[in-house]
Amino acid sequence: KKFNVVIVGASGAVGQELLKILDERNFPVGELRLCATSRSAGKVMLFKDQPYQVEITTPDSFNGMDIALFAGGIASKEFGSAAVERGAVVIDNSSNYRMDPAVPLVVPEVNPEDVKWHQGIIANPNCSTIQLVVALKPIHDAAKIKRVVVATYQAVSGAGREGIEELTGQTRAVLDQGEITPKIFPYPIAFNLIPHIDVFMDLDYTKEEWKMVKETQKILHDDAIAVTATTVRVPVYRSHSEAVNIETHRKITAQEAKRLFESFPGIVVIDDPGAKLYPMPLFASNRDEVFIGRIREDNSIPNGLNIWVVADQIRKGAATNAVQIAELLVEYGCLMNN
Ligand code: 2RA
Repeated sequence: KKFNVVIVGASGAVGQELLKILDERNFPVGELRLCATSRSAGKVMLFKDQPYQVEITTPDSFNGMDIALFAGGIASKEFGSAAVERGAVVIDNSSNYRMDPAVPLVVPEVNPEDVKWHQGIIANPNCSTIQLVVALKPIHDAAKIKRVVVATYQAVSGAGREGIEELTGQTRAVLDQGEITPKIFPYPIAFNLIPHIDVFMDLDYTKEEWKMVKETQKILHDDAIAVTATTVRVPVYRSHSEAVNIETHRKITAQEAKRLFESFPGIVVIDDPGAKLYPMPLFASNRDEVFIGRIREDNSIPNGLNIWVVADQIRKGAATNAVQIAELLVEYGCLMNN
């Protein structure tokens, strides 16, 4: 059986990756429709060597579609209900519905069963949350997490194609002693880092930081987990890294943590300090797994762990996670038309 798929926001960084991953994972795509705003309409993109022209999104773009993959932005607010009314299940990579109690927020390795109670929309979590919860889940199951302190090192492609162009342009400008006018980021990102992602909100935390707190609690079904985050943009093209400190109710040794990570789906452990082996964006980019290393006990408290978590945030942090959700919908028979 094949499923009709529409990608909204097909020409952006996440949209392009969605197309690639549907192909790589051999998702049973029947009819395929690529949509975007008028800015990208008319552009031709390839899927399995066949050309597809990008169309302007309208409510009728969803006629006859089984799955609507929204790459991000405001599009799901505008067209999400039109898609659902026409019988498509929406998998939404934006933050528009993530905290809506009627919308499941799903990372397939962590809370796959939540897919089953959808009412037409399923939210894909924020990229920095996805890799965090994949790392936390096996520890939470084994020793119940009390508190998490996380600092992120987020790649410029988290801000889309324009973020990549800004880093390239500014790096050239610095080397050529040219002028820099920041556009996407609030300050120059070349040869710098910026402890500010998205807008400032309550308690002087940024929206990105609140996402990590609230989404983690929702995905792990545990509001008692204390989470605090500092999110930082770094001059890396691709893959987010996170330094994570975890306090558990029961003591967990570094060896035990390593074994738990090694046997958890979607995690690859790279942790051999003697051989200078640890995860880095260099190794994680264009891969689908979450890479964990630098696994150590935090000896400043009785039940603490430190880990270093790296993942390709366009793939596992966005497109791969969304396609995995589509696979779950098929596996569980949870599409509206079946
Ligand atoms: C970022 N978390 O890296 C965002 C993308 N969703 O800017």
